[in-house]
Amino acid sequence: MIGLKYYSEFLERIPREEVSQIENVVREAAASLRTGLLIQTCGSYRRGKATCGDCDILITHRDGVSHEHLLFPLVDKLKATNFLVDDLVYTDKHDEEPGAHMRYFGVCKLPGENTLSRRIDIIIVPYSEHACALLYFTGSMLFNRSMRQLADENNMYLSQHRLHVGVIRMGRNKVNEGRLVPTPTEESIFQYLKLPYRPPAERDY
Ligand code: DCP
Ligand code: MG
Repeated sequence: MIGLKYYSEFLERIPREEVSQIENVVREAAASLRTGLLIQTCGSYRRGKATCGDCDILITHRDGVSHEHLLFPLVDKLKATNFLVDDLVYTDKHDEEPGAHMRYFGVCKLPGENTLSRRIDIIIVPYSEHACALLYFTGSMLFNRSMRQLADENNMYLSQHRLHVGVIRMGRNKVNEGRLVPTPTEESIFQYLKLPYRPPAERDY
């Protein structure tokens, strides 16, 4: 229903400049709730595209705890100013399952009469998962698929949350989960996969 409601607006690509304005609105709201948050727009924006299909915002905190219980107050704040106008996916499962998704997928609109409604995705992750989430959320989807396949072929497991090494598979099933390894940076993930680092602009496929 929401897709239909905004059908023609969602067909319009978002100029980079506008994505950065959308990021700023989220940044300011988040900063008024917590200090020191790390906020990055990923997806096609981080890959340097001139226009984007949506705005993919990743939030974490270096202290490893201040990202918790942030999603609901942040979304409330962004709704109070009518920046967020419709919800698609809105979950904070952190209490039930630590490390689970804290994400908001919805629709936002910058103030002004001539602005369009835009798709916005906000994901909040613990700092320990930051690099895997950044890699995932930067994409492209095709690039992610190749990275995961390479991980599989090398007895590893790569997801948007973590990297495991020493995974044993029988066909598609994992017989042994392997060992979780620390991934402090995107570069470290490339190193485990024995790949030269590729900057976001070179990750289209
Ligand atoms: N992603 C993925 N698999 C999916 C959906 C998304 O790996 N099924 C990852 C890779 C994408 C990133 O999430 O690059 C963001 O998803 P988008 O759908 O927003 O894709 P992009 O930002 O790359 O392109 P667009 O300009 O269309 O938003
Ligand atoms: Mg996107």
